[in-house]
Amino acid sequence: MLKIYFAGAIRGGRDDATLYTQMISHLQKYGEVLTTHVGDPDLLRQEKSMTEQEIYGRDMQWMEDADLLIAEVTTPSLGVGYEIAMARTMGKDIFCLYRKAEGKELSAMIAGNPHLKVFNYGDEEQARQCFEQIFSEFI
Ligand code: 6IA
Repeated sequence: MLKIYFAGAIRGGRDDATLYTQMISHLQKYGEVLTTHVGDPDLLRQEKSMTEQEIYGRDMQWMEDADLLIAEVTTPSLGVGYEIAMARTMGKDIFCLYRKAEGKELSAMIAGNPHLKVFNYGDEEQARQCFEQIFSEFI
């Protein structure tokens, strides 16, 4: 079974948390999503059961284990940017989904990066179609 690392903003901002949940459930048709907590609407309110170092270590291990990275990049996030760079260093396939939104211009480090595939989408249904394309054409 394919292992999918899904990345989305956490401290960068949770405006799209519901959309992340929907994306994760679509992705679960194609493989195991290692990072389902990214879609948890209560994540920021939960009592911390892990230290920052444990979170970093667990995520980097998951990244090592993953076959590919799918990142929702509309809400700018240091963590997601770091994960994209790490995935690149580890030679993973990287797919980014960006939804044009006012005040959220995509970084040139992502938009202009020849090593990533960036998909523009508008809503959940279009995201689902992007996943269909990713798993039929690229994986
Ligand atoms: O800089 P950000 O927080 O927006 O970074 C988000 C990205 O970093 C996500 O794609 C996650 O994979 C990873 N990440 C950041 N924080 C966490 C976390 N707990 N647990 C797992 N992965 C994380 C933070 C919880 C805390 C705010 C209570």
